[in-house]
Amino acid sequence: MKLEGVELRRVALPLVTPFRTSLGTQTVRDALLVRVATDEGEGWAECAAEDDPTYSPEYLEGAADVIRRFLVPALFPIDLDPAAVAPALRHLRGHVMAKSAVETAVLDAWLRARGVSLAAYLGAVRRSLPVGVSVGITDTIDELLDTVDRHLAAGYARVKLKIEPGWDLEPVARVRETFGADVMLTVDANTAYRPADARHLAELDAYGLAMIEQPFAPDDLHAHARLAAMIGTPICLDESITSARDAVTAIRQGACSIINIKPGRVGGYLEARRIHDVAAAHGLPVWCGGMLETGLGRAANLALAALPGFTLPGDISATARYYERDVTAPFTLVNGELAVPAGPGIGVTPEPSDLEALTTATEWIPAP
Ligand code: NPQ
Ligand code: MG
Repeated sequence: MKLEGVELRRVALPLVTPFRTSLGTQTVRDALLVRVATDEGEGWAECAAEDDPTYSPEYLEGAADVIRRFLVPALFPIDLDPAAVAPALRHLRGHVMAKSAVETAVLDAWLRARGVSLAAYLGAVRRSLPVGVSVGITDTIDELLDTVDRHLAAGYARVKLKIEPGWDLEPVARVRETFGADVMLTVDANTAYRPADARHLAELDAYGLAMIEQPFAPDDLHAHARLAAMIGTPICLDESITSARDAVTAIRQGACSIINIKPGRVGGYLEARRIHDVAAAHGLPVWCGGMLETGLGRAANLALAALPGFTLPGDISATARYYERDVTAPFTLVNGELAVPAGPGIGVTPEPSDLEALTTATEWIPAP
């Protein structure tokens, strides 16, 4: 397969409610979509990077720049197939989210041309999945309880509360007390704590959480390992894991007993599957994280989350939890589950009218 050109498209999707985490507040998802044109047809993907480098060192304009100036030019000369993309980009350091977007668009085009779904290609074993919801920090605990109530009524199988210093024990205690012991409840700090907060975090043990996600800095595996030795609640890593090699290091150090896999954060769906495989080999459960994806990323994440080791519900909510209007047809919960797309490639394509309405800029990168 030969690459003929790449379109970079910026879209802006207003969120139905602001999403506040320890990193900041998001009201609009500015996303970068990638369309590859090849001699065998086209493929779509989205880049997980946000506007600002707060969750990860990557950011949207930087990702567009590295895709335009370095990644795409490295792919024009080669004979493309999904496994050829990462090796052709290996000499370029970092930029895993940008690389993931390009690899996924190639994967979509290649699978589409062969009539194979991403789910089947990756080794999916389920046709629909129970999913979770990530609940932002709210102004009041009453507002949090109302929000959690709505999501549980909608059928979500797991509720994740965003926490930060000053918004942790009390909201967690109130949610547990209000909704009972049977609700699968987790927390995510997005690196907001210091190692000296370990004793305070250990008090979360009282609330039967299924995990504490990423309390400390991404590069502080040691602090996570020390906390893991102090508390009963499992530690899950998100920001710390950017490759299968990182996953092995973290597991061997005892820094986590669960891994949140986000394809963008680890360089793509093929590396995501490798993390799934090494976690399974070590007996660790994994789940699929979320980056406020459009329907394109949501579709691909559902394919990944259908693999057998994804035994915990992911941050893959219905479209309506995030957006009134998306670039694809909406995903809806049916009996608390989302269907895994079964069509070729990622299984969805943008709806032309929605795509146009949400687009803020486009750019075409032609073959030389
Ligand atoms: C997490 N996501 O698990 C991330 C963090 C996150 C759904 O909880 C814009 C785009 C803002 C992506 C804020 C969820 C974001 C973002 C937070 C991702 O840590
Ligand atoms: Mg997280």
